[in-house]
Amino acid sequence: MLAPAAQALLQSLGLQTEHLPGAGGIDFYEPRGPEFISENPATAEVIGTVRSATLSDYERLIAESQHRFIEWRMRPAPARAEVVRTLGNLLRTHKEALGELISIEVGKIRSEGLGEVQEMIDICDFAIGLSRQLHGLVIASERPGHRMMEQWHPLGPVAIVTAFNFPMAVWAWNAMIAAVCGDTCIWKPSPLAPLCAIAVHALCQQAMKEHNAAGLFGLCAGPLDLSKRMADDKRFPLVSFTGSIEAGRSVAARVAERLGKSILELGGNNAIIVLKDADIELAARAITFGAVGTAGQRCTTTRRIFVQKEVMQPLLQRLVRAYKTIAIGDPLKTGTLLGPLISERAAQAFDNAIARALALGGTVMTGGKRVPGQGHFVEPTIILGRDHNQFDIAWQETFAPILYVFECEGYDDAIGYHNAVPQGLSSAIFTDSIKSAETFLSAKGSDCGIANVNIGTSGAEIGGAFGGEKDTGGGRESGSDAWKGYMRRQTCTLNWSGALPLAQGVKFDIE
Ligand code: UN1
Repeated sequence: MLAPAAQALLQSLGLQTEHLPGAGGIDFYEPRGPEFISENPATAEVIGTVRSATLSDYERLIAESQHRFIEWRMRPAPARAEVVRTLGNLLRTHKEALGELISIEVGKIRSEGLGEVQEMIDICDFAIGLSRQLHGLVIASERPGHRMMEQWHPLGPVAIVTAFNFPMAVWAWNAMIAAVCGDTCIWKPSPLAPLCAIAVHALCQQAMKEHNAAGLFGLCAGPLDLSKRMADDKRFPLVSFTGSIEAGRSVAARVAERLGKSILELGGNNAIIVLKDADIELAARAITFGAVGTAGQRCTTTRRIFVQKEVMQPLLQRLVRAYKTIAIGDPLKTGTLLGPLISERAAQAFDNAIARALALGGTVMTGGKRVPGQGHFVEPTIILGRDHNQFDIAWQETFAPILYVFECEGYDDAIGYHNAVPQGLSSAIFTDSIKSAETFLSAKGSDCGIANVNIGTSGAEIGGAFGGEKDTGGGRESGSDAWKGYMRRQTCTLNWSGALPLAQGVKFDIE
């Protein structure tokens, strides 16, 4: 079953939707497990019924993935990148349709849906260039007539588990890099966003076909608790997991138990420090985008701000003014800035967080309520908190547009509060003082994987390594040298001397 809007979008990608998805299966997606539904969070209407993968579907996919790996690992990396190039071009062609599908399945506003597709296109471009730069080092050997060097080899099939909030791009960060590195991939998408995954996978099918690479990208959807199975499965040398801290902890332990590798991208609880010498208008814009964008459902969402007392009133007033003008509603309508939360459960978590904040003595400055009517809409909310060290609701991540505001004396107490939470993904400071900015970026400053000056916490570019410290999991994805996580390092020493000198001056002469 498919709602007309979803059907039209999937058809525009060349899918035979009369068989979609699950009923009789389609050529690439034929799981036989129980059906589950995908809902539009803006209307709470069912937009599609999808079949979940069974264990035998899972086994078939791994067999295909292993089989393809035998060939794929030996294909030169720039030749591997041709599949990525084709996929990137398909993403360009279908950007509008894919962006709209993100909007109707997870509720992102149009611009953010399109931005997510652009993020995939960008990572394709990055991966294509990277395919010619999987460099190893040449290292000076202490032995005469020897050369020492490092090289990087593919790992094997990689399990990629993604969340609803970036239902396409986070897969692409992983899969595009893994593919040029010579790995094959199996994707377990969020059960809340199966149509996004099916749509992207349809394009993967076209790209794989064009380059004789069937089995390079596999899709294994469903509510079935596959992440645990993947974590335990030795056939995946690497599991890349995006999700909650709680689930990530279990995945990490399971993968570690079998001495596999994991890349974890777990919860964030990102904060911005605003000092009195900051450009307040700039800060207000960045905070509003960071806290309200994607309805507060990014792992990089701004959840806490620490404001130096001298600028507390003007900043708060500016924020409240901005919040009151935010258009809430249909994510695809021009002008909407705030779409729905993903589910009723998420809306309940919003209610619970507000109740807890009030119980702790917080003051709702604006928002705080659900929006009546269909869909899971809530108001963008600012809560003035008291004593961060007691305000426990601000230490945890609630995936909703709630911003906790705390007053601080200056940089020193602000950075203490800032680093006090268990998560360590993204962070920012607004200041025109080079000393404060540099202190924030120094080893005694932000303890997060991402630290920004005069930029908000969300909306990172793909060129940098993305990920965070502490309970965020320590993984790095996307740009920079994150590719090394998808490969195995080999240190090689070649002896062309004709003699056999031993390292460390050891003598071992035999008769
Ligand atoms: C996420 O929320 O899981 O930096 C990823 C950002 C985006 C990625 C967010 N580029 O906000």
